[in-house]
Amino acid sequence: MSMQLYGSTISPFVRKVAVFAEEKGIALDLIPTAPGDASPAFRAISPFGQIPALVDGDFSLADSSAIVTYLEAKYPEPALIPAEAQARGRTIWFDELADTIVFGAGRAMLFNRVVGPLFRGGVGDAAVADAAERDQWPGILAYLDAQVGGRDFLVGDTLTLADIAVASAFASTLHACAPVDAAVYPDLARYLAAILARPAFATRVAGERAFIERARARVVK
Ligand SMILES: N[C@@H](CCC(=O)N[C@@H](CS)C(=O)NCC(=O)O)C(=O)O
Repeated sequence: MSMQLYGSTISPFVRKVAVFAEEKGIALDLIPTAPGDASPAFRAISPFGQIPALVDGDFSLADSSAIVTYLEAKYPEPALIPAEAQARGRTIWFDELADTIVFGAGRAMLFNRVVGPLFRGGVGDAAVADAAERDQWPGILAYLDAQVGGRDFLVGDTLTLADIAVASAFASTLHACAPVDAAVYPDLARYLAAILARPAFATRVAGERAFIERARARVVK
């Protein structure tokens, strides 16, 4: 029986798990769940109401990084979290960076430009989003542009959790109209375009975009 993933892939954390599983050939059923869902059934698997949460038979787990660690241990091939010490350490660094620093700025843009205005009754402070894009975003983009350099992957020469986590954070900010300027950050722009073109990302992100555009059409009607 396949596992169930609770959440919405507009969330970078949920998308990270969904893409990670697909790249490993693991089937997950996505159970649409809003962030903060207060139902007792959801709180039983995600005690603080955050998405994602995973159910695998009688086992459940919340938090994207915990879930990908579980999936990697249960389905080791293809390896997406390297075994070698430095490579593993750097992979977890980029996963953490994506979840905290990158999506810390991204959250301000996504929530104030998309989630609040379209899905939470019109709340959202555009000035907060603009300040994050102006003050926090350039340093993040410059750092990642230098880390990518002329390479195709952040760690080693194959896809890892590092690429999935970073690209997933960017996929969410791209929904929030924060493009990566290829004239200023050429390596990062090239790298992200290639990672986001992988089918596991491309099909999901296209579906999310269509969902957001349908919500926008309803709100502006
Ligand atoms: N560290 C967590 C973060 C998950 C998270 O922040 N999810 C957000 C949605 S993007 C959420 O569910 N927020 C609702 C809440 O905190 O009530 C992970 O990696 O899964």
